[in-house]
Amino acid sequence: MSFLNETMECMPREELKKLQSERLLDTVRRSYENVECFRNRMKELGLTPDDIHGIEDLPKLPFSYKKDLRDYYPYGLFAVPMKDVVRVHASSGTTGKRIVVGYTQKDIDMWDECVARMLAALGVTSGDIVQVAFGYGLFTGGFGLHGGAAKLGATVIPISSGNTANQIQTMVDFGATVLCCTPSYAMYMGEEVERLGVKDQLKLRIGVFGAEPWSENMRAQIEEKLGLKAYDIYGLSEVLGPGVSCECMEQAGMHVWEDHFAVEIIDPETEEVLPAGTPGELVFTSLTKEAFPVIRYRTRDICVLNAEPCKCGRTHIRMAKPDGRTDDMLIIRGVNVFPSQIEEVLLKVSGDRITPNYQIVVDRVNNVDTFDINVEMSEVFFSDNIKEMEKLEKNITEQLRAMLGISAKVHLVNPKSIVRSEGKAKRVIDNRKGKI
Ligand code: DLL
Repeated sequence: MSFLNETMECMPREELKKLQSERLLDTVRRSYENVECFRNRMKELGLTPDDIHGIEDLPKLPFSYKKDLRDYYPYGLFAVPMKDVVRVHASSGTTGKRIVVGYTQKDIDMWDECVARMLAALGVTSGDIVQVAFGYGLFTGGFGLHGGAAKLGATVIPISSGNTANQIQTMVDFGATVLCCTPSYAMYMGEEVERLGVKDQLKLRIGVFGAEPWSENMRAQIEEKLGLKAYDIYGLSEVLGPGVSCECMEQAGMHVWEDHFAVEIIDPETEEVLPAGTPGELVFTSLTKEAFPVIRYRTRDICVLNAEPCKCGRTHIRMAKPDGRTDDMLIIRGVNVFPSQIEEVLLKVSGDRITPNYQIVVDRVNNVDTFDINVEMSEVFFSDNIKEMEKLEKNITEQLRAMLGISAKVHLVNPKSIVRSEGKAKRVIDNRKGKI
């Protein structure tokens, strides 16, 4: 196992709790003094920073929400004057208006350290050549991975996402050993590498993928197509960007860097804190951020925590792959549907007959929801054999009905006909707006 900061990453839990307590008190005090929204919420609960004595008091604190970022757009939640903010990033909000987050230089240093720690945990070293194919710009992926890889002393290729043919040529010519991007884009690049027949010219050994849900089957396919070991990393703009949590080489969940982020799981309905091992909504509190501290931020990601010790020796708690979001849940004909459930069925049923590319199309006709799923056939399976195709369509339809409790129209579509993404894949097209 390789560590960037073994003292922190393997700190005994009692010490970690003490450190979290000190840092939480400081965060609460700074937020109370400088962030009107937080101060008002504390007052509504009859609380002042003096009522918070340590990390065990976390559940007393008020929650914060994505909506707050819209209501206080763009800088109203910052806890430092703008002269101390050295960078802003933004991500899409649920209703179109961007949400904006800010960083002081100290925040950027902490971010770099968290990402460098993460890369070291995956076996990346200063000898690696890291191709950062996450988008640069307001999205946190590009700059986040860039800062961490540079901090580790690796050589960074800051290519950003897109221009895939050039991307692959660069990977070959510059001898990239590490690739960082979304899993969808890694999959797309894998297909292109296959098409160009250049796999044996690649030097890739480690893939650092995240920013969207992906399955174990997708991981296996990416590993095969690109000839690397693929790791999952998690983060969100509001809390930091990439670098909040990541797998270690054990690949048994993602360690949350708890010296910087306190994590809870709550019941999204009752808001009650749930014990490790019980699925619920992930909630984060930043413990060291200056410009944009977040307190009990409701991520809407559904997840499970694992408090068991990890074989790698790190003491920081692990989170499972997020299993959908409370807000990307579709309600189709009154039934709750998660895209991840559909993906699960597709992977189970298909073998090598379909690719991981699919699209869910929901509409409303005569007050009834329509539910279509376009599933892309693999080149191996694609043929004139209509009977075989119909059989597969029927099989998928039946399995989906058993899993979801409603039926969907499944359409097998030609290889490579679903538009590829250079960022996050758009899996759901919901045309019902204004019709419900
Ligand atoms: O996606 C930050 C990031 C960049 C993470 C690069 C990893 C790598 P946002 O655009 O704000 O930030 O989106 C955050 O993406 O709440 C999750 O729903 C989802 N997400 C992020 N990582 C994963 C993952 C970045 N590994 C939202 N698995 C989060 C599943 C993920 N979902």
